[in-house]
Amino acid sequence: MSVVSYEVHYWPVHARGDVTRMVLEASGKPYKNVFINPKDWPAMKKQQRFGHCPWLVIHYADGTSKTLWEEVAILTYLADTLGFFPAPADGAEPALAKAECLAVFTSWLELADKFATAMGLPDFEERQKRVKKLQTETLPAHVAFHERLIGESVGPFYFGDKPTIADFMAVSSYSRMEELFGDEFSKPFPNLVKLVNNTCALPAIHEYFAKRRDFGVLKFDREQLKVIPVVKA
Ligand SMILES: N[C@@H](CCC(=O)N[C@@H](CS)C(=O)NCC(=O)O)C(=O)O
Repeated sequence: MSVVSYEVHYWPVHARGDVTRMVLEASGKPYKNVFINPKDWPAMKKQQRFGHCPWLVIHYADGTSKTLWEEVAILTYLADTLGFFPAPADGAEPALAKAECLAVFTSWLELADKFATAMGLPDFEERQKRVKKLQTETLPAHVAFHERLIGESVGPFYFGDKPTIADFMAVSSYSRMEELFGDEFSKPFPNLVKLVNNTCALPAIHEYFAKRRDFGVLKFDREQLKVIPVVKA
């Protein structure tokens, strides 16, 4: 059955909606963002399969639709149907190529979740202590593994010449870290910087990043080390 369009239901922030939006932008498929109003969330939460957002609504040509919850499931589905998993090397199993790509994705997701947990702590000093440890220990150790993996790639992306959800996730993670720590954090990681630049040079991704702030109503605040509302000029 052919798909005519998609809806991404999420808060008006980047976070767990960012890579889904990047994939849809890069695919050129019609989609719309349906932003959840926090006031409506308590009632909506009960209607969701696991009580969380994001979710993706897929509209088919015959007028029916399906809903998919869970970020990893959404991205697995989109990468599979829209071509954002790596092509398997000659003779290699396609399932293995997909799994390796998902491993890169979930590795970054794990790091993001550690930051989200630390930044959700109510006490500033506790937050500062946890974020500092993440910045000085967890983050460099994490990125060093990616630096090596990217260095082994023969192309501009994690998996050769073809951008995948692994690259989009690295870009999304990089932009969060940059927001929080400035670009100093990436100085020891030239391979990651190159991969981010290569991915952001894709016209659809370049354009997406240029306008992405328009719907961001929350951002990381370097002083308070937490997510705060963006004050529009
Ligand atoms: N495992 C879920 C987790 C989703 C999740 O934690 N979503 C948060 C927003 S980033 C949420 O729904 N928060 C509101 C709530 O849990 O009530 C996924 O990956 O999609």
